[in-house]
Amino acid sequence: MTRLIHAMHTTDIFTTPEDLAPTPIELPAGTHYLKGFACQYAAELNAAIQHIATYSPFRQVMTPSGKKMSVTMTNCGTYGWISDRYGYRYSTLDPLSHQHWLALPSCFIELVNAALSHEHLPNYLPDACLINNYSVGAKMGLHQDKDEKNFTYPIVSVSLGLPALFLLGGLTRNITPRRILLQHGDIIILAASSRLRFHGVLPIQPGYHPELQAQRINLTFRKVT
Ligand SMILES: O=C(O)CCC(=O)C(=O)O
Repeated sequence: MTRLIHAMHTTDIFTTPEDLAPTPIELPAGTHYLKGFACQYAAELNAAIQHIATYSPFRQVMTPSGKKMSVTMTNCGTYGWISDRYGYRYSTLDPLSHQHWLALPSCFIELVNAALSHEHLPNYLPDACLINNYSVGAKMGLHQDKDEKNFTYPIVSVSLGLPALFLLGGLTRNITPRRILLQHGDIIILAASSRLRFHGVLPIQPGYHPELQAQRINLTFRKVT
């Protein structure tokens, strides 16, 4: 089934007034877009994120090539995604504290289950949640999520705070990505034939969100093992 959602027609990397008048585009099979689905959970999610960040603070990590990523990140769950000069990988321990990451809060699990059920996708219990914090100007380059063992489990990605232009590419890096506007409460699920699509985020534009102020938070839920 193809589904129409609102996407962007920008040709440069910045949000223009044109972006605020999105036109519908088709989503590829396996990509699910749930507009505003997480809004009703936002206050609870935000409180849980604050708690996690007190225990395992947001930090800027290095890519294996030695570049600092512009987002700051932390994790919860059995596994946390980490990056340093030794590579990208999952670890059961926070490299800053050498302690286990905090368990996934129940509101995170509830939201993932609700989103998967809504889309008639098989339920699963995530064992990792990467929490990305984007300040204005932060971005994420095109990449695949492929450090997990089994790609049959979808990636569930939740956006909070400032809007972002999400890049959804193909299964190879050379396919021109679609641009999808992600706003507070929106969820994207990459499942089945979309699970390994390249994706990324264009630089966050200045703005103010009443609940998260000048930042965007993204939660990505994964099953690592
Ligand atoms: O911030 C986003 O919307 C995407 C995050 C992402 O691609 C990732 O964490 O792998």
